[in-house]
Amino acid sequence: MKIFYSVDHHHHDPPFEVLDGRSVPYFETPRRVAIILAALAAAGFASPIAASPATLSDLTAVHTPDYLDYLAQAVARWQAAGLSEPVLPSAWPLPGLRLRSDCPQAAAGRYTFDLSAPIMTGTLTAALSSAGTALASAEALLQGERYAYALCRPPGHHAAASMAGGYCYINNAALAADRLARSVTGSDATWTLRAPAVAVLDIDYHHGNGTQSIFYERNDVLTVSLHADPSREYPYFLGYADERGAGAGEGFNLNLPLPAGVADRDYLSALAQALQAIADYGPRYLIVAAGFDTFYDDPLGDFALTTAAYRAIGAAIAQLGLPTLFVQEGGYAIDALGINVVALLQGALSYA
Ligand code: SP5
Ligand code: ZN
Repeated sequence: MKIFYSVDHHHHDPPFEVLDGRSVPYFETPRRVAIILAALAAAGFASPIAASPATLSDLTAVHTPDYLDYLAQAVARWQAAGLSEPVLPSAWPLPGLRLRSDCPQAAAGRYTFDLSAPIMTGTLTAALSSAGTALASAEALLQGERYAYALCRPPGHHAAASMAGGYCYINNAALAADRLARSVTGSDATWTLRAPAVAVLDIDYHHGNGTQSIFYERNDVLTVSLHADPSREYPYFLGYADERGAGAGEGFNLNLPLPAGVADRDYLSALAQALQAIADYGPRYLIVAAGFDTFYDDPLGDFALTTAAYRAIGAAIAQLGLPTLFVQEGGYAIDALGINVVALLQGALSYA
């Protein structure tokens, strides 16, 4: 298994976020990467490869030029207005208001949907490194690797084409999915539009709203997400079971919202349902948006998975027999994060 990591991730280290009306220390911290790297080394995995950063033009595959321009300019424009970092919105253009981005504070509300995606001086550098990690890992699959793991930080699955949120700025998994899908649809004359080229399976505790929305009208990428029911949990405004895709993408999105307290057995049975759906569609590649905030001890989640569950999840995923890219998303029970990542990857490798 080839492992790539975001060598520049530590440039992004926000001091706080606002959760449920309280300012708290930022959960998505650089320590997460250190813990995962240490656990991978202790478990004997090959040395992680420092991927080259993505360029802004790589990112236009899944993000809009105006959003990328915002990310690139946000800190400078904020400071030019006499404000100090982080860039964080204090007002949003909800329906009935006008969608403006002509002053720095309006732009922050226009392009950010919550108070968990502050932009700092080093955020763009880190996000480009994270995106480059996903792209390098996708290349490894194209070169014939059966498995790759992209240790991306910041994570990506809440980032939509024109929107940051939930610790996410650039949608790493979507970028990799788009790259792999184009390799199939662009070069293979037998691709018939009946089977999606790529499936994205999102096992983060939170719904992958960004990934869903990026591919919602596309039939070359099937998106499947297992997550806490948005009727009680973030991101609240997307992730319901009746969202099935639209236009050409109708039938190419599957959401499996789950109740509070889900433990290993029930989770694995929902996963089996998701994997059967993926097998029925017959994609050529699989991307797993791998979050570990489903762990029983996670401070943000209310699921009850144990470390053993991640091993079983890895093995179940491997049974699809597809070239598979694991992309790091959430996971905030930091002491257990490394062993949980190792369990997932070893679970995949254990399936002969
Ligand atoms: C990548 C990722 O996992 N992003 C998650 C962002 C979640 N942010 C908001 C969570 C809403 C918080 N409610 C937590 C209650 C904890 N007791
Ligand atoms: Zn999450």
